[in-house]
Amino acid sequence: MKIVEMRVTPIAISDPPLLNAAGLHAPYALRTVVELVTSDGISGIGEVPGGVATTSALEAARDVIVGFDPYQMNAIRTALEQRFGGGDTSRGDSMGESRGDSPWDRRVFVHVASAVEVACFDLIGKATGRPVCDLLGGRVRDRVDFSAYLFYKYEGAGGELGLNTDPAAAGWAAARQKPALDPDGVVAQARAMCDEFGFRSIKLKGGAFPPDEEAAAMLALRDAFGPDVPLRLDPNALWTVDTAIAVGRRLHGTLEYLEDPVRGQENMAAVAKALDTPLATNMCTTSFDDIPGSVRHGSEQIILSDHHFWGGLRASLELGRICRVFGRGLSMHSNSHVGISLAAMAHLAAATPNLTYACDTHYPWQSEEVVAGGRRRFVAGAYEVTDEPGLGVELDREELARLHRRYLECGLTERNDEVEMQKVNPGWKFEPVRW
Ligand code: GKR
Ligand code: MG
Repeated sequence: MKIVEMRVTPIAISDPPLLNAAGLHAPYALRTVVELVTSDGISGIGEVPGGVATTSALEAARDVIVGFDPYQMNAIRTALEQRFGGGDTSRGDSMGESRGDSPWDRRVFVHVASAVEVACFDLIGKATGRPVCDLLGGRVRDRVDFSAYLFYKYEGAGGELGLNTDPAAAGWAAARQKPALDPDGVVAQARAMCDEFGFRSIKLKGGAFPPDEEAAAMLALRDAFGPDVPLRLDPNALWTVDTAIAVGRRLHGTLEYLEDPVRGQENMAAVAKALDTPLATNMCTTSFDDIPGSVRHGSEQIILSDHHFWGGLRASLELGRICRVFGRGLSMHSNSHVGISLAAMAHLAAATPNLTYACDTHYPWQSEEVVAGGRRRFVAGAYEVTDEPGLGVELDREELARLHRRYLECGLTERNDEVEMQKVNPGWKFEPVRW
């Protein structure tokens, strides 16, 4: 089997005006879809965070990838490292991108490696008739639990003008359009999302409002949902150590974990020592190079894996083993995405024994799809991993083409939540530590 073609398709999907520490989501989120085609006419797909840097790097990887046997993933990885001058590191990567202060990861190499590897797994699965989770060692669970992922938000469902509202919408569709700017709005959003998708744990994206307001929202969620629904809060490292300790104490007994309250491993360690609530991260321990520091400092109790950021599915399994060795829990991070990433996350989770927390997903916030059959379904809060070959999803080529045209027309070339926030709030500035 030989890869004879590599297609790289950047797309723009509608995304609501969600608030976070870095500002505001744009009306469209950017993703890039990679398709590898073999000499036998089989194709495999992968999806990664988009934008011009990642898309150009994937284009530049084409002549490295074409000609390879997709089973030779080690050789493919080495060839990519040689082409781009080295692999991922904690603060930057071979393509000069820095992990930076953003809540999302901007390293390009890990995204390229991930997109190609996922597409290779999908190809092999389709060629052999086996699901990707079998290629990762076999499933330890059939159903992968996901968590409700709440956001403070302005009015609107994303897309053109950011005010794509449908007055006839009901249930989650209506809630998805409503503003949520206070504890009542957050609880209403949680109810609608959990009713629609069956989620049984809840995460709130914080960092948008002063910590006391966000703590009040968590207490309101606890009152509304009771002690059996695990809760998480993630202010994306915007708090000082003192604030994090004070808020953590106020929320004592309320949270399953507190995610990235402060910036950097040493600050996280100081907060971890002061609180009983476990800390989780997708910001201070984000690559294998960060593991020694994590162990030295004791910066968190739980690491959020993400195959897009850790360089692929095999790397994420390795992370799982490292977490087990060093006594870290393992959860899973998400960014705005469509069904290819969702399927890859679910296959990875199905094959990772110690991934015992419900995974994050932004999926309810999106409304468009590039996979045939349309939007994927959650049953009682879980994604059911079937025995269908590969990732179990195929491209809807018409939708892919439509969303690609959108990418070309919308004018967005990279995610910049600060610029989006300035459009509605002139003069607003991102501050790495705000409260
Ligand atoms: O989508 O606004 C967002 C999130 O803030 C995202 O960018 C983060 O990467 O979900 C993420 C997180 O857990 O930090
Ligand atoms: Mg996070």
